[in-house]
Amino acid sequence: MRSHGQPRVLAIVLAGGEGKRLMPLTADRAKPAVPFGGIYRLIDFALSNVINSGYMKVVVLTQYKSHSLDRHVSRAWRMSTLLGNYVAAIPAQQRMGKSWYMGSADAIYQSLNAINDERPDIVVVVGADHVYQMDFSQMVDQHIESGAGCTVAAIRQPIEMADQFGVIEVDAENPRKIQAFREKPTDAVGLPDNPQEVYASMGNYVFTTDALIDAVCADAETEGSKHDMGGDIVPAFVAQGGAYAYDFSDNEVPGSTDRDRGYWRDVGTIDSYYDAHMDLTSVHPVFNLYNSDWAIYTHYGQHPPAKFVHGQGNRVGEALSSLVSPGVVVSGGRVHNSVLSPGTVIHSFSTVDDSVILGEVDIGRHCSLRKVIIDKSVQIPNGTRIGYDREEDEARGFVVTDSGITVIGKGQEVTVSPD
Ligand code: ADQ
Repeated sequence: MRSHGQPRVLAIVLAGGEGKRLMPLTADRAKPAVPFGGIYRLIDFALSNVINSGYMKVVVLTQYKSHSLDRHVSRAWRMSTLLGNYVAAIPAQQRMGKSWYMGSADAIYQSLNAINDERPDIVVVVGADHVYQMDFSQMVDQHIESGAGCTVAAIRQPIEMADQFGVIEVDAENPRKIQAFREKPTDAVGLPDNPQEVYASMGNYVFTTDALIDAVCADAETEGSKHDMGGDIVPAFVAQGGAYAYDFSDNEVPGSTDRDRGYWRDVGTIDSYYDAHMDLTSVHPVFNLYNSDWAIYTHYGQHPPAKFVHGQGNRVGEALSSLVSPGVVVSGGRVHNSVLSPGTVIHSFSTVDDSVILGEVDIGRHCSLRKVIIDKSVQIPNGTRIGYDREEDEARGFVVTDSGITVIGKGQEVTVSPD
């Protein structure tokens, strides 16, 4: 199993998700390419975890609207090839037939050549749309010790969210052995020690290579399969008694503290995406971007340092409880509890509260923005108010969530008042 004491590991990042529930942020980019935390893209979290775990051979399977994702991966994740390291984006190539990937398992099936080229002992398969820090090598160690064919990373989640996750039931005698796995059940039963929680799959898996190849090949032949990792492959391992759970609470990332350990957010909806940003703005953030022992890597172009200047009428430009990226200018405006990406300019007499601005956004004078997410390349005219009146915002064509978050799409035209 181990060559020179360490297993040979290939990491596969599943990055073909459409992210319909993140619309309009996914209108023209794949979900893993959605900007997050000022300077990152969602995929940077999965890739940083993989690289920090010591796995330097990585393929990223892309499909849906993958242009900006491919560009980001090739710019931010260019690895030294000296030791044979790589992060390679593989677009859907219709290698095995005329169809695009039918599901995440089909994406792996159609990319088997990447596994065959590398001949690893272990394949680590991870999703690309979560915000967290995790050392996969600890999960790989448990996988090898247990002798499982497949190990699924698991975390406790509120039972109300069971229908968004693969729900795991473990063996009473052996709490690491998966007895049942149901993808997004609507009738989940809570855990014996806490009926309000379920044990959810994090969408990260470790496989023994041969077992994975056999499973995706068998799945490709299975009529009625949706060719989905959670829906089909994991249940097939469970049926053979070869699937184990790895408890995320056992994971210890170097440099983490009691406060940030165990943080994991599925940012699949606008509300959860927004909440995860607000988590970053708190004085003691529960997600620690500042842990240099487990850095999150990215690339966001060349930008000058952020600048705060007096604006019109000698107004002070200021930001508090906020993440302000390089390339931001706050000129006489006030920013509170917000995350600003490069290229955001905020002019005098304007306020930005509890908001997420994804960059290249010019906010004119006398604007009041509250609880808004503004995608790239948007011009906010002087005197605009957003986030204070749902009807007014909807009349201007903005998406407003049930919880009252207003979203302005990339390049969307904004008028001062509804037409
Ligand atoms: P979902 O996230 O709903 O649930 P899915 O939409 O398949 O499952 O996405 C999983 C990952 O695969 C994402 O990173 C996505 O980008 C990627 N992906 C989806 N389709 C793909 C394709 N055709 N090609 C390449 N990549 C693709 C999953 C699991 C659940 C688990 C949750 C945790 O199925 O069991 O609980 O993740 O959030």
